Amino acid sequence: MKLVLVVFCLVFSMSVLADVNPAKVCSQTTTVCATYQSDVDFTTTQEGRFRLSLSEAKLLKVDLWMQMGQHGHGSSPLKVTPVAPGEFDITKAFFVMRGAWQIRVTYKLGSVEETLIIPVMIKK
Ligand SMILES: [Cu+2]
Repeated sequence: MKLVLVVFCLVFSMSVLADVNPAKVCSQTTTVCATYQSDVDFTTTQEGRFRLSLSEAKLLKVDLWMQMGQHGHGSSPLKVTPVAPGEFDITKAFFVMRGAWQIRVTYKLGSVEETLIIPVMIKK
């Protein structure tokens, strides 16, 4: 019984952590998923760095976007460094203001081209 509780707590705490890092978004139309993972929380004052994983598709583009009312603004270009098949180190990611940002990951799989949007909340 104790062990069950410990395992439950462990799984629960991991799922809470997973709420922040990493974040995963999967396509509704293909089997492709994009995940990002970062050691530290993104802030407005530091260069954001993260690892992007993209399953089985070709990465066409990754950028940052913030939608503000009718308008939006972004941060680009990001520096994309392939480190393994489907794995990329992303640097020069500048989240210049607090609020709801998007990491937009555009991929191509066969004839399908799609942009997956990973929401990121910048708190400070
Ligand atoms: Cu803004």
